Amino acid sequence: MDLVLLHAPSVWDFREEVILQGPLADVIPSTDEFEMYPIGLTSIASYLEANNYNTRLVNLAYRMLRNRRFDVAAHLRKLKAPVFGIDLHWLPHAHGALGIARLVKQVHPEAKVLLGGLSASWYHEEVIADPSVDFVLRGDSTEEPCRQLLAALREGSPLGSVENLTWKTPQGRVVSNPVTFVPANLDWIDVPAYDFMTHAVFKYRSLADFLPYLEWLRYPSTMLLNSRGCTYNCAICGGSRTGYRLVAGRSAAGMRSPEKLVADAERISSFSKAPIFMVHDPRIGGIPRAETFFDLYRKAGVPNELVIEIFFPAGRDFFDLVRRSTAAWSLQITIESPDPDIRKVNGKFPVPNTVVEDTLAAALDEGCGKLDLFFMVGLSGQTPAKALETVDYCRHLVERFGVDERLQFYAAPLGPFLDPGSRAFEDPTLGFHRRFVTLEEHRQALLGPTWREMLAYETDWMSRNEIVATTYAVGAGLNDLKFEAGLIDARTHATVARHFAVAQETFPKLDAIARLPEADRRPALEILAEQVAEANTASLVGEHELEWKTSAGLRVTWLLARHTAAALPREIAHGAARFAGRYDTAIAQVERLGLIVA
Ligand code: B12
Ligand code: SF4
Repeated sequence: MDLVLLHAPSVWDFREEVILQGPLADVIPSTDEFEMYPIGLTSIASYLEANNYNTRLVNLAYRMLRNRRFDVAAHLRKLKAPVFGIDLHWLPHAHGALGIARLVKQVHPEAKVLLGGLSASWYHEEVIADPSVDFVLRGDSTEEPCRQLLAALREGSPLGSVENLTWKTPQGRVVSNPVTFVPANLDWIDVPAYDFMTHAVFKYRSLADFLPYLEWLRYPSTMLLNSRGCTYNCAICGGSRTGYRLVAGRSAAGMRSPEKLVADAERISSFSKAPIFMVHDPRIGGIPRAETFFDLYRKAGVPNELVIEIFFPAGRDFFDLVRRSTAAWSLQITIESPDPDIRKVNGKFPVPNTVVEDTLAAALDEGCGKLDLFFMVGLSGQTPAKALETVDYCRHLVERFGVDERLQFYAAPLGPFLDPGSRAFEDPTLGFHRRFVTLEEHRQALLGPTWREMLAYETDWMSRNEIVATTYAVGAGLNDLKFEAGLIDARTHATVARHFAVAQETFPKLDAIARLPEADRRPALEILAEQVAEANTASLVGEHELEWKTSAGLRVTWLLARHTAAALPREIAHGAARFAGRYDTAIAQVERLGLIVA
């Protein structure tokens, strides 16, 4: 093994903590431990394997959630490699990523620890100051810098020439090599590298290490990565133009070509019948590029449903193109607020509501299977009353479009943190008051005790208490509206309402515990553990509300197994080639065969 890539939970070790994380993960497939790893871990691994570096991926967060007694240190002990990489891509991993880095150093003091991802890039100087971290690779494209680093370590050559690397000299001086590796397109890598994943499950004899999130086998969504970087500049987004310039040294989004995207979709359809989500508006590289993509997609006849998102209004001509090119399609639109002035400040959909509604109407008319509309609480210019208007606006949409189960609404808080490098983080004139600036402040905040303490900001228009209370009020209002309109069933409505009520009751109890002497807090918290767990799921949005219709997970597992089995002859050939001089490798091949038989 040359490199082991680890994905940590948000908090290390969350199994010993009682934290009310609330609805922070209600609108994403992960739980609030954010067990989904950055898709780029697969492209790093695939690129390195193609360059003859054995690279393994281990989703520790998934393993810990799946089995509460999973022994992380024991698992790490079994993994031997000169370098362990850990993603600190999303800032909510600040606690977990550094916790796992420290554990790796304890278990393997001789190994080097490498961190990477958007947050590690932003905080590289603070990250490298941690004694357990040896390297940080900055930027949004680290596949080639990773190869350069492994080559330099293997050959003992100077680290000064490894692009994007922050490192320490033997004397402990920190050196930040410039971020010079910022490729203009995404065609030179496999991303997402599904071929690598299906092959690696086989090669490393573990499915559990690779699974992206807890419910993946039941609900196996997959994605196409349109670009790294975005052509938009939304205030709240660390993945905006400003964000990528400041965090990753990128001046323009790097696009993946339509040809590659369609090839990715075809590859996905070979092992999965589930919907494919395309990250970023297909039109961000221009309309001709989008037309080429859909034309090729149609010719390829990909049977999977395609889920797209759009960043600016669209009409029937565009949706007609999508309809003609796909077997089925769905749409996500994040307008954040029903108030056009607030949208204008944020930077997306700065158009009147009539234009938004024309877009919705056009999509529904052109056969959109599911249309999810997202709103946010905590925006610049948003008072509690303005946020609550979201419920009235959605009622208006129900009246305008009738009870159409395809059109659904969701709200989520901006949180727990402001994205570093976003305009909200950088520009005080937008009215965000940062409570935390350093990585350490964010790391500490993740311990709660509630998501109100985690919130990294207040605004000119809302205090933290108001952001929390308003988020729940908007969520409760939408939950009732959807139920009354027949858009969700009684069970979903009751679950969300119950979790919301439990959250309301639990906040004051946790506040009271926080006032207890330190020694009395833990037993008191443990009594509340069950309540907190309830409040941490589906307190705004029902667990399955956001799922696109898909065939059963078992079918997908079977397809995955079949795809893996198809790799068998190649594996046997590899095994035979190695057999000549390597008895131990031959034994491993026999074990792999055993896996397939099983
Ligand atoms: C797609 C996406 C998602 C997908 C996840 C897809 C996935 N598995 O990667 C979904 C929708 C699930 C998602 C969820 C979340 N997201 Co998001 N997401 C994005 C989005 C739109 C694109 C990301 C992207 O282009 N990635 C491609 C590149 C940049 O990353 P990558 O290929 O995976 O990894 C490369 C580098 O980052 C680096 N790298 C990453 N990890 C490591 C590790 C090592 C060791 C090394 C060396 C390098 C390295 O090298 C990789 C290969 O070159 C961005 C916005 C944007 N325009 O960027 C937001 C963004 C990344 N998300 C963000 C956030 C906050 C979240 C959530 C925490 C939101 C929430 N509260 O629910 C969750 C966390 C989910 C989880 N972990 O479970 C913020 C991050 C800001 C920050 N610094 O923390 C962003 C910037 C904007 C935003 N607010 O949405 N997200
Ligand atoms: S929120 Fe805005 S800037 Fe961020 S990825 Fe979406 S469109 Fe781009």
